Amino acid sequence: VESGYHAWLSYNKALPGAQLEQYRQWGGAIVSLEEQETIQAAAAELKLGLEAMLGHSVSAAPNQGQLHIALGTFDSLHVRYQSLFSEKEIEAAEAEGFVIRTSHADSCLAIGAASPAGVLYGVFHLLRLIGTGAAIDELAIISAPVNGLRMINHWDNFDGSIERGYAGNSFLYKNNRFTEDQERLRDYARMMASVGINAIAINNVNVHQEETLFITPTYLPQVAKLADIFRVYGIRLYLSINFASPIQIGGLETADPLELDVQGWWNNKASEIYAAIPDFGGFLVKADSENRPGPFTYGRDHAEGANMLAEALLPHGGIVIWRCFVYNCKQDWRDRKTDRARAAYDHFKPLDGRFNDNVVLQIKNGPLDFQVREPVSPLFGALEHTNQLIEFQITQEYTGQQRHLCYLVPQWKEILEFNTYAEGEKAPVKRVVDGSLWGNRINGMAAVTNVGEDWNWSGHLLAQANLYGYGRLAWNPDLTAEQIASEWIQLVFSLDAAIHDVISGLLMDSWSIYESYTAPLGIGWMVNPNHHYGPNVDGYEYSPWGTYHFADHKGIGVDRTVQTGTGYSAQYMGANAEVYNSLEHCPDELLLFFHHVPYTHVLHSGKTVIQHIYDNHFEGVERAAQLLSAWSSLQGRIKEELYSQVEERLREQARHAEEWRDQINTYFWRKSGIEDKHHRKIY
Ligand code: GCW
Repeated sequence: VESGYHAWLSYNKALPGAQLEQYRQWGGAIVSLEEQETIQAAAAELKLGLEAMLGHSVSAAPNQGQLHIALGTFDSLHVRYQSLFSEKEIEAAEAEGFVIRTSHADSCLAIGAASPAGVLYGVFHLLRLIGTGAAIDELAIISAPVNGLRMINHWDNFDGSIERGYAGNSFLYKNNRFTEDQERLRDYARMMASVGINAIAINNVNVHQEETLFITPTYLPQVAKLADIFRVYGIRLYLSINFASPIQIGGLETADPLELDVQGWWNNKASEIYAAIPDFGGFLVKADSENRPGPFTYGRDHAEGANMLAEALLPHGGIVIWRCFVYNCKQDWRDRKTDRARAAYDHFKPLDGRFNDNVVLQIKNGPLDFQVREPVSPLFGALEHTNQLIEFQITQEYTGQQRHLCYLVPQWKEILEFNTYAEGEKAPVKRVVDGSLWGNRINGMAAVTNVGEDWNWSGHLLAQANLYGYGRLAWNPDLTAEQIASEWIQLVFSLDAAIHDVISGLLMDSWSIYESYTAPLGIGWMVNPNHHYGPNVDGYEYSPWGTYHFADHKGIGVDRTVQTGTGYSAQYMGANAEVYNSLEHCPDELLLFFHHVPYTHVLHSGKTVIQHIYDNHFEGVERAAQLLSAWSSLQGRIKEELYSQVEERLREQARHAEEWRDQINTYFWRKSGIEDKHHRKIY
């Protein structure tokens, strides 16, 4: 298979000599005694990985006293190795986690877990340790996922297109058919399981006509086949549904959630689905958003809509994931009162406490829409009595569309660490999201994926790090962006420190570089409408989407203060509300998100706004060019196929960054009439 396909499961051979002896000793035999399919898959993966990395064959029956690896559920391992795991360890591993420990007395490196999925996660962890050159002679690891749901959302359409997809067409569907390529699906499931993903919604939240039929006998058998593949890897399948299904496919005249007929229809539908897929995860719902149907049509609110579906799924153990991306997408740009940033909070805060126990709200990380820079959504921390997930976007809709490099893990980290002040000083978003702050039963993360049928999955090879990083972060939000990058680099490229440092440098700088030439000081949306690629400063300025920067000859920015603006800043709690509302204290990177200021306004950095715009765009282009030159230093030191595909994209980025620089600088120079202090070329 072509280069890049095996991603972080490449199981490269070049392992450090120092550890190789240990790996060979422990990795000569695998003991796995359970028939269960997930455990069988785990054992097969371990054998595959060890044989590839160590270059020897692995037996299934160790000789007397031979060091070996044993894997299985705690109960089954206990039969053969009586006192391997302590009660404390078993408890700490929880339902989905694992324990890995070496016991020289038993000649055994054991991977134990309460559940088969936990065993699989443990195997992937051990393979990761070996793949990154760690010592394995004295292991005592307990790891349990911090987040309950670790979910991937596909925006794949049945015709094979992907909404906001930048890595080719769908590998799930083609021309209104399910794919036949079982092998690719299995490899995908392996990749996802290897980073702990346990939930996948397989179709776009914009559910079109044909996909509406996924929950009918026409397609349910094929959906069930997909669920069979995922199940082996500990992943539950979810479907995005059309709220108007009762009308569209049920022959009813209404989809009113309070109508008995409608409720009955959904109840039957749920039974039908669970007959085909006993462990079906549930429904993902985009309702009353961007022209999708929803409860508003019937004068009902979102709690009534979500709860109706939740009742139908409850007897089967399913959940409803209800998105909070609800706003007026037909705004008159002349209307200065309406502020799209306010919408999610205004819609959902009043409903706190009204959702059933098996409903979870899915909240985009920011108040607008996955911009390069946004504040954190003020809904985090505001919903004390509601299950909630954070929604990230791995696919780079507004962050360079996998033509530009943008490692997003640092952005996600910043968001997760942001203190909401919901409970004083210690209420970061990550603790809202993982359910620990208020004890939410359903909690975790969802993200829109960046994969397609491109052979390296993500188009830009380095964009794989975002997919990898999302999973790792969902498992453990305390990992650092650097650690995650390091793992990925070592698993994909090399354990060589010098190579590692070059690639790590690229990844770690990339978000800031992309921000510097596209989105100054918290202003977003200066992109071409519809496809969202490339600069267009006024592209969305007179549109109905509620996405404005309000630049004129004197200044720029959106006044979201309480005194003179939309009052959005008051949706935050504690110090956040004050800081954002204050022109003096608002952080530079979000200044124009919260304030409208003259171009001559002086930032904390000491620069004026206009000079900041010029400087950042000139520097951004230089830094983009440096990405390319840094990468070039790897030529001949990593696999040519890996090298060249990235080089090509970085070249395009460097060139395209110039287009961004020139359009944005020229625009603001013409608007403001203020010269660049350094007299660089502006057109
Ligand atoms: O980011 C916007 C995208 C839409 C998307 C929507 C959403 C699936 O431009 O393509 O629709 O958000 O999140 O629902």
